[in-house]
Amino acid sequence: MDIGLIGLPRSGKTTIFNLLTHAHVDTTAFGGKVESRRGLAPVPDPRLEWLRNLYHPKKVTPAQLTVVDVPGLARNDSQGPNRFLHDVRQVDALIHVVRGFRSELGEDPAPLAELEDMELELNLSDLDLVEKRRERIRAAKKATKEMQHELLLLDQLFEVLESGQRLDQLSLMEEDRRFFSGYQFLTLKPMIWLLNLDEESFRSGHYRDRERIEAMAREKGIPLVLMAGAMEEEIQQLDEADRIEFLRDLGVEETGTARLARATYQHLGLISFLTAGEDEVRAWTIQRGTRAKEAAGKIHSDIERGFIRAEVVAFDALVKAGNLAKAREHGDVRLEGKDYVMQDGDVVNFRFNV
Ligand SMILES: Nc1nc2c(ncn2[C@@H]2O[C@H](COP(=O)(O)OP(=O)(O)O)[C@@H](O)[C@H]2O)c(=O)[nH]1
Ligand SMILES: [Mg+2]
Repeated sequence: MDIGLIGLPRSGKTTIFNLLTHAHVDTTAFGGKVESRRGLAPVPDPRLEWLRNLYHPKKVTPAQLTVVDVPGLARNDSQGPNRFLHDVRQVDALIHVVRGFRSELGEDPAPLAELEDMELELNLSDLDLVEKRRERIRAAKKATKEMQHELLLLDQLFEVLESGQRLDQLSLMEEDRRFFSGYQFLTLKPMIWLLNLDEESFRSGHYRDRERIEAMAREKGIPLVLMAGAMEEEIQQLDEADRIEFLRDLGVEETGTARLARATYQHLGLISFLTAGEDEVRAWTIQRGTRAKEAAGKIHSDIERGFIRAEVVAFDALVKAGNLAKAREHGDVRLEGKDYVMQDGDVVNFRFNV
């Protein structure tokens, strides 16, 4: 699953990309890159630290999200929108990075306008798709039952879009959803708004048009994450002790990067199960609702194919017991079959034969 960072040029996308993926891409040059850039962002998970202390493994591997730094949508660029929309279509979810600091050219932040512009751009692109498809069906010599059904659905989509709503706000039947999956509608992609604020606004929590932005986010069901990109860069360079001190002074427990990674994970309906041993402690990403056998396939296709049972203990029960042997004594370690629905924080040992 690819998550695209999108927004106007100079809004801080590459800065956020660097923070999330621990990369060092230059952000001083104007003009930027024309192509998208990909990287892996670890998802912070304190449970891994607890397991590290229990098992002292050779390595600890967090869950990771694939992040894509999409070149900015330039205003007044005739080629811009098409190339931009093409790039956006390639990713599965979007983080819209909005400038909430005074630009190098001295422009005041205009976060509300940036949000509205982007929403409009995505909305118009979807409207265009719907309209083209409607025309094609109407022009067909003979419309099949299926096409007639699609036309009715398209009319519904058109109405939603025309009223300025996102398509993900329309509750479609499961089979109709599948019907449209080939379209790659942009307003069906999960969206997160990231306000990249200057340090002062971040500390005070006050920024321009805050009430209206919060209302719009609520209305559209979009998570709103606040962060101070430039300050985060400094925080990331501190050692552990100084970082904790700095965060405490700010009155927050986690870095903005950590909050963003976690908000994204949750908004996409992702959960982690954990495996733990002397070799490796690791978090694995699955979609909420995934069953045990399929989850085993995340680790290796052989484990899925030869699946016998999953030995499962909830992380919290493991912590309470202190270790696996004690958890077993308490009866907290369960044997689950292939159809068991995995839960976030399950510590699992798959039994299989090949
Ligand atoms: N003051 C301030 N400047 C920032 C912040 N985030 C990024 N910048 C600066 O804004 C400029 C553009 O950042 P960049 O990440 O390259 O933006 P992009 O074009 O969206 O990729 C750079 O000079 C950054 O140092 C921030 O939170 N506060
Ligand atoms: Mg950039």
